[in-house]
This record gives sequence, structure tokens and C-alpha cells, in this order.
Amino acid sequence: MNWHLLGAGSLATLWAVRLARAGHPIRLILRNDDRLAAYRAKGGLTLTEQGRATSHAIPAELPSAPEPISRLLLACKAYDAEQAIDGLAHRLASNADVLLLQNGLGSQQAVQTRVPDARCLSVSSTEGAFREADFRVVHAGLGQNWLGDPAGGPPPAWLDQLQGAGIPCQWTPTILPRLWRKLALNCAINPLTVLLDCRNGGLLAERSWVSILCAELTQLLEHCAGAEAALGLEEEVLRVIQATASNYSSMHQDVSRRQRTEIAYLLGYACTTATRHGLVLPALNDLEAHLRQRLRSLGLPDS
Ligand code: NAD
Ligand code: KPL
Repeated sequence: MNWHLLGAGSLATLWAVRLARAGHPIRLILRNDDRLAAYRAKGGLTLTEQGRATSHAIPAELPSAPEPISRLLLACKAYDAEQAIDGLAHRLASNADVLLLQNGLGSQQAVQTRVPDARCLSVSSTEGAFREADFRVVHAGLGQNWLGDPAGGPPPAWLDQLQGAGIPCQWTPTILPRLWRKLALNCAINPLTVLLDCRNGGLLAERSWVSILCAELTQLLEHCAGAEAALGLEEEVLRVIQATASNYSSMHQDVSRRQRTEIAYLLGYACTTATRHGLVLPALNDLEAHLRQRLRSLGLPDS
């Protein structure tokens, strides 16, 4: 059975190349005729792993192609996910599985609402990849992909296909707490790196600020994701800051490139959910206000 992958960006390329190498039939879905023509002109996707680049002529098509879709990996940014699924909803088979690779929270629920008959699984990924040019991606960091069904239910039968293709992935019955925990890590690190214009390691000089944010994020996690998801948050945040001290956070990279951020699905989602639950989290709200202001001052969307 074909895998359909929407978006030929960083993570989509990582997944597409490994599935193709393992002999699974794949179709990339590109946005429009121009993107399809540009892709065909390049002759495929190029992935660089451990300094070695390989090219893969994976077939590509438009959202309007006729073939029904049974397995879809939606690998776009959170703010593009709803529009992307709208363009494909008419092609989804009645028993379709849709893997949602978006960071943060909010987009997954919105997508599931738009395709109520599909089984939408969420993925929380700690792999790292970036685009060095159009259709050329560098695999920059090893990691893990946690897959789970927010509505419960068993792991899909095709999970071993992913593992067999060398995609590091593991099923979890608690995907929502995992997504919440990653969201909290991102909220404690990414906005501050933008406001202070620093690498992750720069936050080691701002321990008290990080500590106040972690205390509020811990309250939020306890309330929305359970006590276990909240355990040791500040210690983990400090470990991540140390381990990634020389990196720029993904949000800092987006801002440096003057690209839209996923704020609405990270800090924005945290603040909105806290308000809905009657939690008073002033440091997070202040952080959000300052970040939005900074984004606006740079001419970027603040949501
Ligand atoms: P990306 O920007 O590299 O790729 C997204 C691709 O989707 C782009 O090529 C874009 O043109 C395409 N796209 C968007 N809407 C489309 C549509 N309607 N039709 C066809 N194509 C469409 O993004 P990415 O880095 O792969 O990130 C995807 C998600 O994974 C994000 O939520 C990100 O936060 C998360 N994530 C990324 C990494 C990483 O290392 N890159 C790691 C963990 C999580
Ligand atoms: O995921 C990250 C990001 O930059 O988006 C880390 C490294 C955890 C920093 O928040």
C-alpha cells in the first residue's frame, strides 16, 4: 500500500527517503504545479546523512491527483496543517490513517475535526533536520519519534514497517502528555532565546527567569497533562539547555530567517489553555506578550 507524504520539507524528506530505501511505495504531495515542476527539475530529494548526500527520485503528485489515500504523513508546519488536510480530505479512504508530525498542540485536534472518519495519530519527534536548499535536507540530529492515538486504540499494524525502514519510532499510549511535555520544554527555552537573541546556552545566565517559567509550566502540566508529565521539568529544561548550548532554538532560527513561527501552537496554546482552566500564570503571559510584540516589530505574524 502506498504511503502518501505531504510536504517535501525537512522531516518529510527524512521519512520519505528511509521508507523509499526500504522498498515501500511512496508518493510525495506537493503544493501546486510550480512546486511539482521545480521538484521534477531537481530530479528528486537529496538527503545528507553523516556528511554523505544521496538522491532519491521519489514520485510526486498534486493534492488533486485521483488515487485514494490510505496512509498519509502530514509533515508541514502546525499553521499549515488545517489547510493541507482540507486539500486532501476528499481523497482519504474510509479507513485512512493520518500521521500528524506537527510540533506543539492544537493543530492535531483541528485536523481530526476536519476529517472525523480518519484515524489521526500524533507524532512527537526529537529528530533534527534542516533544509539547506530546495528539496535538499540535512539529517542533523538523531532522535526518537513517539507515535500515539490521542483517542486511544491499539498500535497500527504498519508500525513495524516504519521501524524496519530505520525510522526510530515507538508507540506510546500516552501521546498527549508527551506532546504537552515537549511543548513545555519549547515554551521554557524558545521564546527566551528569541527575546534575548541568544543560543540555547545563553539561557544559563538567565537561570532565575527559566526557573519562574518552569514553575508555571509545571502547574500547567499538572493540570492538563497529569502529575507524571510535570515531574522534574526544570531539571530536564536545564539538561536540554546544556546539551544544546551551542544551538539556536527552532523558533530563533525561524525568526532569523524572517519566517513565521509556530507560537500559536506552543506558547500561545499554553497561555490560552491556562486561561481556559482558570490558572493564573503571569510570567508565561508576560513572555507571550513580549514575544508577540517582538514578532510584530519584525513584521512577522504574532500568532
Ligand atoms: P519544513 O518547513 O521544512 O517543511 C514543511 C513543508 O510542508 C514545506 O516544504 C511546505 O512547503 C510544505 N507544505 C505546507 N503546506 C503544504 C500544502 N498545503 N501542500 C503541500 N506542501 C505543503 O518543516 P519541518 O521542519 O519538516 O517541520 C514540520 C513539523 O515538524 C513542524 O511542526 C516542526 O516544528 C516539527 N519538527 C521539526 C523538526 C526538524 O528538525 N525539522 C524536529 C521536530 C519537530
Ligand atoms: O526542540 C527544541 C527546539 O529548538 O525547538 C529544543 C532543542 C528542545 C529547544 O526548545
